[in-house]
Order: sequence, then structure tokens, then C-alpha cells
Amino acid sequence: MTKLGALIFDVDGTLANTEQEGHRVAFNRAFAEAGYDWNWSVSLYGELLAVAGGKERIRYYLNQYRPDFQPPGNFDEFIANLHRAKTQHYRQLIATGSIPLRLGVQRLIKGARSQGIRLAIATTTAPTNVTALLQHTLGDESPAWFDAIAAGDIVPAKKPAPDIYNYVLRQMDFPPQDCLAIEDSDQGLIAATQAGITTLITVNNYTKDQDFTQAVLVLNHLGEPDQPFSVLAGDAGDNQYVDIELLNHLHHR
Ligand code: XBP
Ligand code: MG
Repeated sequence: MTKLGALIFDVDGTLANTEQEGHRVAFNRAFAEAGYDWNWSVSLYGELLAVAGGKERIRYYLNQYRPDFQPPGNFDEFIANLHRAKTQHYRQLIATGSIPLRLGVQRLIKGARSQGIRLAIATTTAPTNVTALLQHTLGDESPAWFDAIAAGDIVPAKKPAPDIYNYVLRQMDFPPQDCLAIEDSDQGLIAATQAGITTLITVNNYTKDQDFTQAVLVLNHLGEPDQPFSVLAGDAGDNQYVDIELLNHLHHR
């Protein structure tokens, strides 16, 4: 049995709760700025999250909710421009520092680094969003802690397709059985599992009712020594927070 060699993190919903007060707000700002009265409420956004990827999500929304909408010019270009504006708004929001890392994330990342466990990112969001979040939460130099940051359109098929995880494995030159993924959603779980990677889930409000039967462990968050996690499915033994020892144990199951 090999030792755990790498931890692969999802971003949105896993590193930080970026969807409701980050991405959703940024989409709405981009729509308003472009002169459209489209407003994605918290509950509508929960439904739209079924479609991974911002450009894909806008397209789905227009097809489903604004079937009569005629974009000025080319549809793909229209969506790409709107999404570019959304990304700028998102980065501005992140720069305010209003979206912190989730409980236990910083401790676990630092613990992995100190124990020589390699780190990577596998996300559907745009690469600049990942860098902005890492720099504003973990410091300017933190993106360099990750051997691979695989993000957005770098692969054609987004989660739940396994492509982004397969890309990370190729970049790191690591077999899936040496890695463990941390995700928050059913789409992320399917993607990582299909790539052959054992996956731990930390749920959030948007994902807590999804199907996580394939996960090795399902928690409300990673926990801290003074703020224990709750186990929603699986066996965490006597542990109260996720550390490298627990991850090694899960990885060997
Ligand atoms: C989450 C997503 C993303 C974000 C928006 O991905 O599906 O689309 O909601 O980001 P993950 P973009 O959990 O894999 O990080 O607008 O940049 O796509
Ligand atoms: Mg996610």
C-alpha cells in the first residue's frame, strides 16, 4: 500500500464558500452592468449550480429562462464577454477579503506542506479566480505551493467529467491511488471518483442533500481542534478534525 502522496482540492464550495456571495453576486453585477434585468436569487442559483462552469451556466439560464432572448451578434461571443465581466467582478469581490477559507483548510494545507505531501487544485472556475482566492487568503506566494492548478477551460469537458482530475494527475505525474481529493459537490465527487481518486466530502448549504455514497467520508467541514467536525457518512474513528494522519488512514481503506 502506497503512502498518501498528494492532496487535490476543489475550489468553489471546498476551499471557501464562494458561490452564494461570490460568484452569484458577480454574475448579477455583470448582468446589471450590461443592462439586463436578470437576477439570480440564492435559490435559483442553487438550481443553476447543476451546470458546472460559468459560461455554461449563463447559456443554460438563457435557454431555460429567457428562451426569447436574442443576443446582439454571436451567442458564444456574447456569453464569453459577459463571463469576462463577471470574472472581473468576482476578483474585485475576492479582493475585499470578505470570503474567508472554510474551517480547517489553512491548517490542512500547511500540515500537508510540512509533511511533504504535494498539493494540487482541480476546479471548474477560471484560473485567475483561483489565484485571486489563494493570494487573498493564504498570501501572495501561495499559488506556488501547488504543483498543479488545473482550472476552467483547460479541459473541454467540465466536472462531472473526470478530465480535470486526469489532467492534474498527468501534470503531477502521479497515479490516482497515491492521491486523495477533497470536494463539496456530487459533480466533483463523480469527476474525482471516475479518475480513480479516493474522495472526502465537506458539504455546504448548496450541496448537503446530494448523493455522496461514493465518498470515503462525508463531513460538515474539516474541523479544528476546538471546533470538531460532524460525520454525515463514513467512519472517522476518534478524530475530531481532519489532519494528515486521518487522510493517510482514509487513503489506505
Ligand atoms: C464551481 C463552478 C464554477 C463557479 C463559477 O466549480 O461550477 O463554475 O460556480 O466559476 P468548482 P466560473 O467547485 O469545481 O471549483 O464562472 O469561473 O466558471
Ligand atoms: Mg465545488
